Order: sequence, then C-alpha cells, then structure tokens
Amino acid sequence: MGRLRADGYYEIDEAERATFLDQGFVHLPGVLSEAEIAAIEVVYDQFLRRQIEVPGKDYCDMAGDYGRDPADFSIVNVMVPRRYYPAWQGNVYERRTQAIAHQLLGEGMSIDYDQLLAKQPYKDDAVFAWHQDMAYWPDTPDRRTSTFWLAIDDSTLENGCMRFVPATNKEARLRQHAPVFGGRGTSHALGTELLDDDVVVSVPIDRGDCTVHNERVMHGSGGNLTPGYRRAYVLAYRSEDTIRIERQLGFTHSHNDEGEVLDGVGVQNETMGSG
Ligand SMILES: O=C(O)CCC(=O)C(=O)O
Repeated sequence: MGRLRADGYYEIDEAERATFLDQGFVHLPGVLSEAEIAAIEVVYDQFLRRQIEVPGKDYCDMAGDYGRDPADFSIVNVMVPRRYYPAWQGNVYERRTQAIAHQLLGEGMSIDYDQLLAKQPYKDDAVFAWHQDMAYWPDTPDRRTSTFWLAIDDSTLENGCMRFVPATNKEARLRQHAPVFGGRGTSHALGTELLDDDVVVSVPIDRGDCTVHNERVMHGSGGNLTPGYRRAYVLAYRSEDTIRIERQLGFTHSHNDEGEVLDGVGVQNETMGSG
C-alpha cells in the first residue's frame, strides 16, 4: 500500500500502479499529513470566502449555469487557483503528486491545471454528472493522464464522494457527451448516461487521501446531504507534449479561455473546458 516516507516521498506499490492502469483509478491513502492539509486548507478557505480574487467564469458553480447567484452555488468551482495564488505553485501537494505521477506513468508528466471543487452543505443538487474528462479536452497523441483528487474533508457516500465505472478507460470509443445545463456560454458541465451493464464503485476516502484517475474513466458524484462541506483539490497531470499542444491552441483550462481557438479540435468543441 502507498505510504509517505519520512523524507516526504510517497511511494506507491505495484498493485496500486496496476489498479490505476487497469481500472482507470486508484485510492491512495494518507498522501498529505494532517499538518500539510491544515496549511492548504487556510488558503482553500480564502478562495471560498472570495478573499483571493478569481476573475470571471473561473469562479462558478459546476452544478448550475454561469448566471447563478454565488450565494446559491451548489458546487463552488475555482479554476486554475495556482494562477490566482502563485504562492501555491510548488506547494507540498504539487511536489508530492509530481513524484507519484512519475511512478504511475513515467517521465515527462507535468501539471496541466488545478481546480477546487467544494460542495456546499445540504445541496442535493451538488451532483457531478457522469463524464469522461477527455470529453472536455483536446485530443493529443500522448494520452497519459493522472488527475489527483485530494480530500480536504472526509469524503463520504452522504456528502458526495467520487464514483467510478471501473475499466471504462479501456473502452475503444469515448462515450457521447452533451452539455448538462446548456452550451458553452451558459455552463461548462458535460454529462453522459450510464449504460445498463455499467458497474458503479463509490470511493469514500479520508481527509488527506487522494483518488487518482485517468482521463477516459467514467466518473461522477452525488449531492451533499450533510451539514458540512465536501471540499476537494484537484491537480491534473498530462504529458509535457500534450500541454504544449494545448497551450498552442490557446487552451489553458481556464473557463475564461476564448472558445474560438478550439474550433476543429477534440470531440466537444463547443463546450470544452475542464472536467
Ligand atoms: O469533485 C467531483 O465530484 C468530481 C470531480 C471530477 O469530475 C474531476 O476532477 O474530474
């Protein structure tokens, strides 16, 4: 089982790597210590309280359209927080997951984007529709991806933990996705339906644990029925080649990107952004 060494290196084992490659996701316990999480949480909550400025659509609701009053947000989404709070660049979460991405996928993996996803208390509509992240992204030759999802709060069945359909990363074709709340100008969310024989695995994890998923695995999450937040901090690694191609296309995962530059790439051109 993956473990945090005294020198700060998190070592995964062969079974975890095999699970990630076969099933499209893996649960890694104790990636950050309580002290490390507590330090991150201070800044995280400054984002939630809007004490760190996030312009335009990079502060939005992933469970509603862009017109929603922030007071009514169900899933507070902060895109590319390391851009708006540069002191986070190179933080302990970034350093540790960089080393894990290397163990999972080899050399040349780099941070493509980061994201905060906080489900507000008692929001039964704080639902992340079933999707494959690849539906949001330009297609590139090097498809290595590891998206880390760090639990800032214990993530449970009741507050909307991650759910996966194992091995869907191995399907030959991406599933058909459609906008959940309208087109690109209205909202970012994409979704697809489960198929009859899909088997869903819910993955409750503790504060400080991560799940790591592949860009092709089907995943989503349910509403938050509890009095507390369900806060997550996402870091997505892709290959340096892929990131270079994306940036040449003007694609940074900011929701403030100009859509036009994306014409002709990917599978969901009119709605692409970050999953
Ligand atoms: O936070 C969630 O519930 C979903 C996150 C997600 O879909 C992702 O990070 O790709």
